[in-house]
Amino acid sequence: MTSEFIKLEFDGPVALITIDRPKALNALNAQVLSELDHAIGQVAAHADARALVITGGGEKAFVAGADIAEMAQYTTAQALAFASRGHQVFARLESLSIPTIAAVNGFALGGGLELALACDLLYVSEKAKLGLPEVSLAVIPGFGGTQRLTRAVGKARARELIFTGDPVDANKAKEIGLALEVLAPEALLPRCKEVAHKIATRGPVAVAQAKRVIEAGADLPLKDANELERQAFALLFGTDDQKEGMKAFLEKRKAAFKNA
Ligand code: DAK
Repeated sequence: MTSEFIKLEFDGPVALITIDRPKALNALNAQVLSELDHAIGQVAAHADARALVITGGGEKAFVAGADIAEMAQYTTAQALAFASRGHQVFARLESLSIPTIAAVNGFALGGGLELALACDLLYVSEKAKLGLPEVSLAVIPGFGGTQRLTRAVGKARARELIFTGDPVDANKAKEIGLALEVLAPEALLPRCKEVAHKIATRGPVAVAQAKRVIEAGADLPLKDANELERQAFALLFGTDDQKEGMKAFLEKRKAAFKNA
């Protein structure tokens, strides 16, 4: 499959997806979603990938939303199909075993913020503006925004952002716990890659288990969530990497993990 709007590159163990449709501020139409889905599949199939960074092409936007021009004439049935497609692609992204990092370099509105929220870590440039402005178009978020934003920042903040449709700037995004760090535009991607490369040095099975347990546990009662952790912790002692990690520590050398 040739991709017109999605670039996928690998720098050793770190994958970088760039959504590159700057003329429409990287808006997600059906083609972009399909190409993104394909790229996520390629990352999933890449045995040596240890972290994925996602960013937007051009100077202005991460992703300015689902494509309004494409959605404008949708019937209810078409809207349902489009929402299903978005949910499916973002769920696939979320189900990657490796950590994912959103490098939010500008506007992350509507489907763009929903994409960033489907990533594990979210860093923003000083220029970023993040919001769910769908009610201004007389619709609601359709790719998981009502749920993932609420889980990320709590009900009250999510209601404020979704009911007003007003975006927040980078500093506010950090203040409300949506973004981890605010960076100068030129420092954003290097910082995200640095985090990704650091993760890539850690025990890959352990990182994947940590991601799985955090994600699965978040929707469970604490007792059940803690049980997931207990089981995963024990299982890791059956891996070669656990033996290597602890042996390397005791021998005061760097561990050489095999993802096994
Ligand atoms: N869709 C399509 N084109 C877009 C776009 C978008 N979301 N955002 C920007 N563009 C296009 C503009 O139309 C313009 O195209 P040309 O006129 O040059 O051909 C080009 O990108 C540059 O944009 P501007 O000229 O407007 O640039 P400015 O710097 O003046 O303004 C802006 C930047 C980000 C403030 C502005 O473009 C803007 O407000 N954009 C729309 C942001 C927005 O409302 N995003 C949320 C989209 S709604 C659902 C499924 C999904 C969703 C909901 C329901 N179901 C199926 C139920 C999700 C909805 C959304 O994401």
